[in-house]
Order: sequence, then structure tokens, then C-alpha cells
Amino acid sequence: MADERTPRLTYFAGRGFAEPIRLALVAAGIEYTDNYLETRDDFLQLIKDGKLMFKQVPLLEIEGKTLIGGEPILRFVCRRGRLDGKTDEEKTKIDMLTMGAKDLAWPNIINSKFDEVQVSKEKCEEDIKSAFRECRQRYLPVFEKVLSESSSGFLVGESLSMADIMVFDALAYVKEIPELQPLLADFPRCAAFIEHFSNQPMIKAYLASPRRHPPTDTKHATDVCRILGWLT
Ligand SMILES: N[C@@H](CCC(=O)N[C@@H](CS)C(=O)NCC(=O)O)C(=O)O
Repeated sequence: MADERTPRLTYFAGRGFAEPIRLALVAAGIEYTDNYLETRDDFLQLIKDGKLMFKQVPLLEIEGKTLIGGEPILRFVCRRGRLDGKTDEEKTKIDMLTMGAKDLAWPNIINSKFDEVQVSKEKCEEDIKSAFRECRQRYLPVFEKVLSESSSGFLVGESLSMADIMVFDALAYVKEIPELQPLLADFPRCAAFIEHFSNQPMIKAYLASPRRHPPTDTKHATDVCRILGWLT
């Protein structure tokens, strides 16, 4: 049962920077509550309360600490859950794959709907085309090769790590965005990895729950822009 000591993750009712954190909390077996920002006043109040170091979310309140930042929070949770690798070599490999997955997902895929709202539909389409090229040429070949060398089905070592969380987060967009989905036919190990990760018992339950949000659509991007004061 959630009480006031239960960790509280503040973000929008969508994936974005919060989703890898949610997946890590689930994988680490840490119970948490989602606090969704719904209005501009919700966001301004957090700033007034001094909770947002750089006036940005996500925010995780845990163990009496106020943590901010997608990656710092993700790393904190992964350390708590021992999802950050066992050896120096594993930790470094996990960090490199985590960076690659973030670079795949953020500039072109996750930002595309925000570009549609703030720039134009054409810009959004260009982002997705660019994402397709980057996936094919730069990122999916790497994930495919690393997975081909894995005996556990996970990217690094014998168990689930932060690398799996970030790569799953990125590949799930590839699977769910119709223009990107055909890529998976050429990268069967990436396709199998999505299934393998999704079938881990705690993750499976989470993905089937209403806490799992779909990729950002135009309405959600518009809501977020309003809350952040990016639309007049
Ligand atoms: N580097 C930060 C960036 C976080 C970020 O850009 N958050 C957005 C929401 S997704 C935000 O709160 N923006 C408000 C602003 O920049 O004014 C992180 O990794 O968490």
C-alpha cells in the first residue's frame, strides 16, 4: 500500500524522460506513485517549492531526497536495484549502450511530436525520416551485434540492466511507430529482444497496466507544451 514514504515520480502522463525511470523502478521492485502534472500551476508550484533544481522535470522524491534529471534519477534507481553492472567492464558497456539508446530515441523520435506542435507537420515527418536512417545505419546494427553475442538474451552480462531498459525504451518506439516498424524485419535479434524484455514478469505486468502510456501523440505534446508555457 502506498503511503507518504512511497517514492513519488513527478512528470507528465506520458513516457518521455520518465519512462526509463518507471521501468527501472519496476525492474528494481521499488513501489512508487506517479504524480502527473496536469496544469501550468502544478509545474509553477514545484518551482516555487524549490523542488526543481533546473526548473525541469522529471522529479523523484525518495528516501527524503529530492532528485531531478532523467539520467541522474535513472542511475540512482539502477544502483539501488543493482541494475548497473557487476564489474567495471560491464558498467562501462552499460553506460555506452545507454547513451546510444538515448541518442536514438530523443532527438528525432521523442521530439518529433513536439516539433509538429511547435514547428510544423513537415518538421515532424523529417524527424521520423531521419530517425529511420539513424536506426538503420547507426544504432540497430550495434544492438543486433551485441545481442548476437549474448547468451542471456540481455545486452550486458547475465541479467537485466540499465542498458536493457534504455534500449527497450528506444526499440519500443521503433515497434510502435508505423513508419519505423518495418526496420525490425531486418534486425530480428532486436525484435526478439523486445519480446524477451517485455516478458520479464514484473515488466510484463507493468506494460499491461494503465501506467504504461502510448508514444506521444499531438494532443499529449500540446498538453505538455501548455504546462511548460511553450505555447501562447
Ligand atoms: N537534462 C534534463 C532535461 C529535462 C527536460 O528538458 N525536461 C523538460 C520536460 S521533458 C522540462 O521540464 N522542461 C522545462 C523547461 O525547460 O523549461 C534531464 O535529463 O532531465
